[in-house]
Amino acid sequence: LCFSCQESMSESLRTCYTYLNQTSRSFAAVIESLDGDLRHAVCIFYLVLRSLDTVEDDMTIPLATKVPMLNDFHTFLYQADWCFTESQEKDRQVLEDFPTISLEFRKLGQQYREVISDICHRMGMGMAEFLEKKVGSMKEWDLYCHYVAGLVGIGLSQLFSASQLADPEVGQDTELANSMGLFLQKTNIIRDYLEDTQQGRAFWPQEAWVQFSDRLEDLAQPEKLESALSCLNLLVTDALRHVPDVLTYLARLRNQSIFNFCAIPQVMALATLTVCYNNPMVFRGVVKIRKGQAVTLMMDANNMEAVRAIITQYSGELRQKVSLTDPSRAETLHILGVIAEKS
Ligand code: PS7
Ligand code: MN
Ligand code: MN
Ligand code: MN
Ligand code: MN
Ligand code: MN
Repeated sequence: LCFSCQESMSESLRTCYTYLNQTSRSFAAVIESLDGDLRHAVCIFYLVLRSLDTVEDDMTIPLATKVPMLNDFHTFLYQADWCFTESQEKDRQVLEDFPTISLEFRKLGQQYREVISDICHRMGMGMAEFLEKKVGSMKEWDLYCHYVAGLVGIGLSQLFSASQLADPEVGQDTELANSMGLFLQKTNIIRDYLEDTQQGRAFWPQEAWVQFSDRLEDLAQPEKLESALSCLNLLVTDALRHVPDVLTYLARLRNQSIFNFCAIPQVMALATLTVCYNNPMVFRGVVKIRKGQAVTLMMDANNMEAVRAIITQYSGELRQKVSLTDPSRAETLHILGVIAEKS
């Protein structure tokens, strides 16, 4: 943030921006660039959800404690002294100093507070629902991703419209907003296979992996590589189904700062899916896009024409990688064709 913006901010709001920079590798820059009062609202929305996700992710909290915490989390926004000091997670500071975040939340306009509180409520209930069951069918995969990311897209879109920087239509079309979140979350779940399974978490849907393996963890075994890649490619293909909605959503945005905020994570996700596709490294370590590639995408993805060009480029790269023997080959080529036609 620029010097004069920082000068006029309270100590607690400055602390919130410090937490934003500490906890998000990718979102801090685009959030800080948002226009007007939308910037603080999205910063606080991010920190509230980062706090909620830190509870969800913490495998050291017993279920008997965690389930009520997730369900009640939205009420903590109005309890000035609520905090949680027992987390072992990397981002535990947002829970330890939650009073600073909730203080700034309560200073937001009512139209922003209502959206944030409602999304926090629905997400917490959804997270609690899935603590007690596995992601089974592909439909359940969409439901889990709706709770943890589709709702973020829906809430953000409502904040954009509430700020008057986006048309009312953006906040009303929950299907398109949901797709924006699902595309990011599915990419995150696909990429984080190894990290998640090593920590005892399973977000790959059983309906997908059961076609190739008796157990999800077994896909990491070197002798299972062919099955593992087939499962990976099936999930990448499923994620690609959301790209047409992403294009429709982005085309509706008129404000430059909102466009960048929305478009950059989406093109990063497509680049990530492109490196993950048919890549054995997904089962051996962390797959990341090259730093220079990320920087180029962040600079370029600032108008619809450039976004279409980026999507055309990556979907062409993906098409080159589709193997002749892959079980999802026909479906992958089909969705790539649909994307090529739309972009
Ligand atoms: C409010 C900007 C722009 C219409 C904390 C942004 C975790 C992929 O699980 O740390 O640690 O591996 O990489 C962000 C739609 C959500 C979806 C979701 C809130 C886009 C809590 C992001 C971010 C909608 C649940 C990445 C979904 O976290 O994951 C704000 C439009 C938080 C967005 C989680 C994941 C985000 C994610 P993990 P990450
Ligand atoms: Mn989580
Ligand atoms: Mn997480
Ligand atoms: Mn994490
Ligand atoms: Mn993840
Ligand atoms: Mn992560």
